[in-house]
Amino acid sequence: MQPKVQHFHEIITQAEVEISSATNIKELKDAESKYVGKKGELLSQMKKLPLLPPEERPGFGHELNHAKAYILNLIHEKKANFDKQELLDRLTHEKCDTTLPGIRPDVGNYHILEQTFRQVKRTLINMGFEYVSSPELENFEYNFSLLNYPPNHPAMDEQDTFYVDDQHLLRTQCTAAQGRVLQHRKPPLKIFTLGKTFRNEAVDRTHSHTFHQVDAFLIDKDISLANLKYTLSQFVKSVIGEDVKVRFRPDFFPFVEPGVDYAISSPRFFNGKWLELGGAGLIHPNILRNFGLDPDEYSGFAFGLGLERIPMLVHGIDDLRQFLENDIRFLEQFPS
Ligand code: FA5
Repeated sequence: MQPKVQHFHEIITQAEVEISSATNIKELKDAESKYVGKKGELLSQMKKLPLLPPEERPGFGHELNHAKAYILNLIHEKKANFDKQELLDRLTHEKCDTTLPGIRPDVGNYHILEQTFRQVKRTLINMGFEYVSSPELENFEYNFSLLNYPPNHPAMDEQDTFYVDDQHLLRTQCTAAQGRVLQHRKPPLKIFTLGKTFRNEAVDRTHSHTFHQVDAFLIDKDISLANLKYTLSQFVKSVIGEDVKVRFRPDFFPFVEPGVDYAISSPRFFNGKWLELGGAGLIHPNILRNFGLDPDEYSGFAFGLGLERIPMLVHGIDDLRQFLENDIRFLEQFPS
């Protein structure tokens, strides 16, 4: 509603007409500076102030402020109308083309070693083995002495590693978990663990200072090499393929007697050449005795393998260092 003004009635009426007939922002801005700008019509009326009788001057100022506020309000309302209109226009004119191809978001992926971990874990659990976790920073006893390594035995040199102090080291083999379990559990036992292992070794295509192992053991009555061979064959067939053949050859590890290494072959890999996967054997009687078990009553087998060997074989990866480099171009080739 128009304010009650005597002096500015004409200016207000003109401003009303111009503001309401403005068809765009520019016309509105022009009207704004014309009427309420610094040099606009309203403020230039201030010049009249000294000419007025003193008693009329406060009323004049008051009216001028009212008139200014009224015109500014008209301008703001009109501007809000323009904004609303502009938005409506945009909404009606901008079209969304639903046939355009979308932008596919990058989807995360399990690392190829994690995929292998999961597959191995699933397989061993399905075969009745129980998973235990075991520390990477290990006591010398669990990694060596309790596994029947005599003091200063050269077999320890084969597994040189990173020592934290005289008694603590980064484990060289997951077999270290065996003593931890046997310390407080009695047979029948069917256990496995897997994880990082470390060795102070020159790094090349097939050796790293940090790699991964799976290690399993079973202790019960009347366990023989036949049980080991059957279990390992089933495990390998299930993880790598039914067509895989397993070969066992004598080998030495202080914690098994007899000890073997085992290799696999399939026409799918390296033209059927034999490829060593890991070591195995019947648990040494000294170990059973170390943990209060009578070797005449109980026997068991154990096997271990380098986890990297599995994807290297299956996917034809010829350099183990790639597993740790985490080059996205390498990892993307193995979607989970
Ligand atoms: C062992 O570590 C025994 N603990 C395995 C075992 C378990 C034997 C139970 C008997 C009974 P070995 O040192 O051979 O054995 O290592 C086993 C596997 O780990 C090797 O066959 C290989 O696949 C992998 N491996 C060993 N050293 C490295 C390395 N530096 N880099 C990558 N893989 C390795």
